[in-house]
Amino acid sequence: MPIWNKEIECASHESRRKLQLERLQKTVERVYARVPFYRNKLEGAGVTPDTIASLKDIAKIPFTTKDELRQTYPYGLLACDRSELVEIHTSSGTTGTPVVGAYTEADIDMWSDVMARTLSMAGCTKDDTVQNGYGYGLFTGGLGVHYGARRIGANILPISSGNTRRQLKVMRDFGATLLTCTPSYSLFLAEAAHEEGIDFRELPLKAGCFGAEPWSENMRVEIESKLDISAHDIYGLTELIGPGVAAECEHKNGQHFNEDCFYPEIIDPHTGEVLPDGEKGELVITALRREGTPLLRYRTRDITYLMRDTCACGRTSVRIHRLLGRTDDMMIIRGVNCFPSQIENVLMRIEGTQPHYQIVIDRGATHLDEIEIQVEVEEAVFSDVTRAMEQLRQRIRNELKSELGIMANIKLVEPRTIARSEGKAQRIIDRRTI
Ligand code: DLL
Repeated sequence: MPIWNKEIECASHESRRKLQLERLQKTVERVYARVPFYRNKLEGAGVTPDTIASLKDIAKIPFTTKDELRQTYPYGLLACDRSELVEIHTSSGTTGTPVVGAYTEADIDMWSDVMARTLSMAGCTKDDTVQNGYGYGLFTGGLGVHYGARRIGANILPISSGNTRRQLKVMRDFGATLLTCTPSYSLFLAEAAHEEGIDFRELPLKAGCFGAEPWSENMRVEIESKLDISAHDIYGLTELIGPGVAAECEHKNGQHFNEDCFYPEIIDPHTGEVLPDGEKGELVITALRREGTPLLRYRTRDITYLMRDTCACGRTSVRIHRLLGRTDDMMIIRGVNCFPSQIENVLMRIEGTQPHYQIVIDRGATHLDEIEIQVEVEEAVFSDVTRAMEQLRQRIRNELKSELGIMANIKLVEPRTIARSEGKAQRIIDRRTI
């Protein structure tokens, strides 16, 4: 597989650390001088740009939280002149005030480079045709992939999200070789293709870059077999840049973190203590090369751990494990903690289930948490005798109980009854009122 930026991606640890320190110092200087919010925050913690003499000193910088991003909406974290901006992206704002990423020309240049690295990890070269099914617009997915593919010189089909029939027609007519969209949408495409009698084995599609929402290892197995491709996990968030923070190479053993641009730490979400490599916790990221909206020690709420062993691909960067959940999507069901991704893993390995499910949490008449998992089952199972359905229901219930310790009501539903999403799938419906 091609390595896009060998000098950076395969750099020695020593030279990378040197680069990180220089860039960290520059970023702290920048926000101290230009962003009153950060100057106050740093001064409050007794930090000035001179404090940062080694990478270890990053621990002296206070965390930045999502709430602070919301309080400073829309331009409060800008570290450049408004006239230097060339683009703005925001999150959808469905859970509150949107968060903002503002980009200068240099930011877009860096984004194009990290996205070229990302797509190259899935085998993309200038000879490929990229069907970009991420939404174009204020969402970062569409344009992020677009810039990376442009940098590589690949041929782009900027179809954006949705319009499933047209996606399939375009894919077939123009011979797409690489697909980018959310993992849940790729399965929706597979389902629609099946209905139209399209066989993926007869198409030139060979790989896909999927992210923007949680998905499990078992879901990868489904995607790879249904679309007959190699499926790669890609990670990023609007606040830092969008996609391009980390991505999987052909070995698919954690995502290579673009450490020269983003500095990762893992903390205990309760105490804020920095955890050693290999320990699970909340990912905290410091932007090292941003000009528009550089964030210091941003608490992502995403849970993962760092993997520093060497990867056979030759890249030397630290990797993050596939995301394990978010600190804010952990469900506490009658006192038992569990993440939707753990439920997905159990569901997907049981034969007869489909990768379409929804988790409904409610409080019954007894005021105790009740969890219902609605999961689609294969056509054949659904039309089968009731006994087989009952057995499947029991099996799911037992495995969830023994593996996760939760007692769930299982509702098996017919194929195509759970709403499909063109972007991020909504897996949890929490009807509890406190
Ligand atoms: O989802 C950026 C993106 C676009 C990433 C396209 C990958 C591909 P936001 O809308 O700001 O940005 O959402 C960021 O989505 O904090 C994670 O919780 C989640 N997320 C992103 N990638 C993954 C992934 C884009 N590979 C939030 N696995 C992040 C699990 C992911 N969750």
